[in-house]
Amino acid sequence: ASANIGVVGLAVMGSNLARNLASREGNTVAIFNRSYEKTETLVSEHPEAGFIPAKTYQEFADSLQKPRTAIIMVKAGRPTDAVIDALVEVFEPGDIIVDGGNAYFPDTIRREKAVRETGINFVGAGISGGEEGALTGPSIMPGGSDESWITLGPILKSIAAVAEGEPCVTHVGHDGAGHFVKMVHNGIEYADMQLIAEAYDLIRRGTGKSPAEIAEIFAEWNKGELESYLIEITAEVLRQVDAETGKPLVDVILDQAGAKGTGAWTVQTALSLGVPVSGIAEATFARSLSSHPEQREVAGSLPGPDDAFTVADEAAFIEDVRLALYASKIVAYSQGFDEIRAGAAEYGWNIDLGAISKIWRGGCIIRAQFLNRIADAYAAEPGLPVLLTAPYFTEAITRAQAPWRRVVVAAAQAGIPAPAFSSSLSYYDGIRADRLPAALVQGQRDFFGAHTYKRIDKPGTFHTQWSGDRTEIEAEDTH
Ligand code: NBP
Repeated sequence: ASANIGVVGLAVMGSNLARNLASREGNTVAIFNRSYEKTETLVSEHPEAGFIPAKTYQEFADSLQKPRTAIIMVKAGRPTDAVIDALVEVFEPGDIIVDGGNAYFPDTIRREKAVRETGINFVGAGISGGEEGALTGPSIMPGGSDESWITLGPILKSIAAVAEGEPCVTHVGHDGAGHFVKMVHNGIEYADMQLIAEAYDLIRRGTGKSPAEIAEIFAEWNKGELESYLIEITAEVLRQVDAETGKPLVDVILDQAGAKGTGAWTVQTALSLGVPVSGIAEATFARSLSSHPEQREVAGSLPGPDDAFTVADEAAFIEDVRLALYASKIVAYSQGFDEIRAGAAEYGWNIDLGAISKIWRGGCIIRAQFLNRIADAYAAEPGLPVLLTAPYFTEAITRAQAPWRRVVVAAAQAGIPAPAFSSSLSYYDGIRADRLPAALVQGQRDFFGAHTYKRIDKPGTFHTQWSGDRTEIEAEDTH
């Protein structure tokens, strides 16, 4: 046994992660793939890595030092279960199996429980940053036991991205906590991307600027408070010219956005936790809406506003859009962290929200300057109930709110869809409202279903006898 770490699954993510591991001081990497050709190819293409190839799971286990540590990078779902079952056969109590794939966190909770019964540790670790991140340094979100973190921590720290001198990995919490946080990361990513897309659409339709000109605007924005990987790559995409047609690439790409499911998981989970992640939900639905050409075709004849969309002061409008984007982005992150907070409470995870914002500063798709401000906010007040009430964000929204409203109004009047901008603004106005029409909803619920209500002026639960003499009685709390 001479390897301190192993990788199972050598498609693009696994090979890159294995190469990343091998490139770090002190690591010797054992590798295994179901079909051996991939293993052979990786060994022959990367002799510098000093991989120890295994043909069978038994050979793989024999090549690992104890406690054995192996990272699985295979297709999420059944393939992951198949590999776990195989590893459990050849591993021993105290060994560590890490699932680095994009597992749905309830699967991770189930797997952790089952594997723990054998005495083997199971760690679900979210790994963000795609192929490039896996090779050069991803952001890693591991769950699992404290015991496994002792062995795993130094290994993961050795391969993670580094942001401001700190590795982008932390022990998120037990069992499924890591995959939960990775899921929410992806949900925030959906919102961030949709917001940027709405900003581009509004500027283009409001000013008539070309994609290349708008690329310059994004490149400029990337020097300020919006600095982030997504803004940076947006400029790159907008600048790209299609070789075949000579048109901007963005005009040649079919306008139907795909999704692999993590955005939907984020929203489904938020619904069951009762957390309003409306920006993330709208971003997810915007992709769904785009992907129904048969509906868009028939709906294309529906009327829009009569007046053409014109912007009087282009520079002022662009600045308004920038601020609307910033404010909406703050809302999306605030909602995402709210979901993590609620998930932690529901599943009993002790998650340090500030530490999460720090490990997203490098290696992952939503990496951004802005995450430092989130870290500051949680450092100042770890129990902060609503992120956007932290002083820094309150100041930013105070600055942005009038432009934000102007942009949402302009979009509505021009007939330009801005679902993430407008739902974020509605969330903002809802969460800060003194009174909400929820009181009326409670009245309606009591009317048709005797669901009862509480009063603002005395304790207890009440019901109005709507079908009788409409007097109020004290009732049992039935919600
Ligand atoms: P894939 O998701 O395409 O999976 C291919 C790998 O799974 C191959 O090694 C394949 O072995 C193995 N595999 C399958 Br399929 N069924 C198996 C089974 N029953 N037993 C053993 N191995 C099996 O690979 P990927 O794109 O590298 O992604 C790996 C994981 O990382 C996924 O969970 C993915 O969601 C996650 N992830 C991907 C990205 C990305 O940018 N691609 C980013 C972040 C996370 P074979 O060679 O024998 O067919």
